Amino acid sequence: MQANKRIVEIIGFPMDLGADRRGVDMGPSALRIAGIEKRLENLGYDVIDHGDLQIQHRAQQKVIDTKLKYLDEIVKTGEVLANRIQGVLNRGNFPLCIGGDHSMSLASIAGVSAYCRDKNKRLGVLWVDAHPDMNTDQTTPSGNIHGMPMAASLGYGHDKLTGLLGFSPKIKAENCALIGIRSIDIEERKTIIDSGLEVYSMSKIDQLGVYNIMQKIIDKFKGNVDHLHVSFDVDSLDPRFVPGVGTPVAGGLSYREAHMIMESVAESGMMCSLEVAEVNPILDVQNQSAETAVEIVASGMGQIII
Ligand code: B3U
Ligand code: MN
Ligand code: MN
Repeated sequence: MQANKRIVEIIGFPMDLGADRRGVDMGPSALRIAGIEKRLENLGYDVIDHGDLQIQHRAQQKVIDTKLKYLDEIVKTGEVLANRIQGVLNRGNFPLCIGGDHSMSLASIAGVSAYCRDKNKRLGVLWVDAHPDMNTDQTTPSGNIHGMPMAASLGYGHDKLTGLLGFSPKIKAENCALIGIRSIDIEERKTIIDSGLEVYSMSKIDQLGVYNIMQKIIDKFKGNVDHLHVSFDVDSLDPRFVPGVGTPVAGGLSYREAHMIMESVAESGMMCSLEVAEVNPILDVQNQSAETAVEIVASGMGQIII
């Protein structure tokens, strides 16, 4: 399915309860200020921006379980987002979710997966991130749910996270690929090994090159997947290019490597939903990280396809 000449529906998810560092709740605004809508219109899309979903502020919340901070609000608002995404897909449109911390993915993948179940489509996920987000409440070093969405989508972790929308797992490990990874917690590693996930670390990128890895990933998806969801955590990029992210980790993707990933996605014509997470305007310099994120979205949506 070409990501071209379609209606893109933007949903803002100003969630920062999944992380310790404040500021990512302003990510959706920063991406809008960086011109995400215009950029997509210039590529020939019709764009509907639904604004932001309502999330209760941190000051109105209490941490009940230190291993699953702000669980209830994340699940409650996640269900709303998941249903919204299903609606967008049922209308035949392209959902673009803008965050917000990466706990958003619990919901976006749940919504996409529910749609795929209804329509008998096989779901694949490309996860671009410095972190695999494969922690559970048993392994988390922080209690932050933004470190858990990939695990929960695969069926690992607390029932309230894995059971969003009433079914689990949402995705199969063999239909997923992770790229850009360079920060893995000790206990999290065991869950990755157990799952059998394909993880392309920064070291693999150094060895093989992003282009070759992406060809391999896309080849795999082409035979096994009907709907490709891309989850782009902007901390996958090196903090030199993108300082305004929730959890900066040195040694990340270069500007061109990030684009090459998304250009390969665009060329495949397989992407049917996209999310951008972890833009943090408080740590940013003149909104440059949000601007870079918008450029990367444009690459994924066909900027260089002629
Ligand atoms: N793995 C750590 C840190 C982390 C995960 N995702 C982000 N940071 N953005 C954790 O807390 O689970
Ligand atoms: Mn992440
Ligand atoms: Mn990350």
